[in-house]
Amino acid sequence: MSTTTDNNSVEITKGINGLEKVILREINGSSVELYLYGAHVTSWKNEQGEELLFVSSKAIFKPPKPIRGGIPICFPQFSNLGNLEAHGFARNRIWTIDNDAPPFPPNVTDRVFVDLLLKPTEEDLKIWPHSFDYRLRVTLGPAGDLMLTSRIRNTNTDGKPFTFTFAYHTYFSVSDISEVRVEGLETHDYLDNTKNRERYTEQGDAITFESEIDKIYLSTPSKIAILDHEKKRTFVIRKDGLPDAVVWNPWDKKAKAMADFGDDEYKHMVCVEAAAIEKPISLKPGEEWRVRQELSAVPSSYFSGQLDPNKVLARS
Ligand code: TA6
Repeated sequence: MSTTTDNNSVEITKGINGLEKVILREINGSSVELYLYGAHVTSWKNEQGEELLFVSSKAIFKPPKPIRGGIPICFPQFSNLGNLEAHGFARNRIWTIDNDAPPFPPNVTDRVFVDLLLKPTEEDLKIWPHSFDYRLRVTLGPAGDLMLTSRIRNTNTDGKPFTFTFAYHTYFSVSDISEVRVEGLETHDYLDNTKNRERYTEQGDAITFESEIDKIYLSTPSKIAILDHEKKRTFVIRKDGLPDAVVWNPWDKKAKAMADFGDDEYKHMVCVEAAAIEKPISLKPGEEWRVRQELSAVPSSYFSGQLDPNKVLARS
């Protein structure tokens, strides 16, 4: 289902390599683009037309390779450790536009949105023997905020529950990673992916970046701030139903090792990913899991390296 009101619009068109994509436009000038391949958001622009997400200049828009950047959907598995494709298969599948999505509370009429649907194919059932309906709503708000709402329902007819892990693997565009701070994860425990997921506790100050970081923060706050000093811009993630948060920057060595990532591109991106990883989600047949992340970009109250989290994060 998608909606076009007088001032906003939803356009379905062809993108790179002829892949079908949807463009959401807000009257204030902001926009979002997403491919049906992976239900993959690849662009989120503010009123001034500035791109807020990072997509690698070497991204391969050709199934089955996931698009490097934007917001990959990691389902039904977060990580490349299990028996499925890395980060599951949802991002490597063609989704459909869902024209008869059930009512999606909150029903906000002033927002432009599109509903997408993924169901497993026979092939998928061979590698992950569970039936599900995954409905994703991508919404662009009047202030240019981007919201992704996921509804995953167990539609097994054999009475079997299933268990999964999940992440919105968001790549934010930043001016210079060495001048980025992430606020809101201080003092939280994390699993360090560069050290066999050993558990540590984060120090008491904001996260800054001087080398590769690949950490799964556990039981984190619903709001996380990412400050881009040069742009005086703060990204705010508001998440609901997603207890964990992954912070990743590959730094130089890993950047060089990725064919679909420019050697220097690590300087201009950071992944902060609302996730459910530590405690996998289990659904019985008929049960539905609903989660949401809302992204906004606000002017930073950035002063001598100290963000007043109460000031930025409290903003309603
Ligand atoms: O979210 C961080 C991470 O799990 C890293 O370990 C790295 O593998 C990254 O995801 C990218 O994964 P991908 O499968 O998209 O190359």
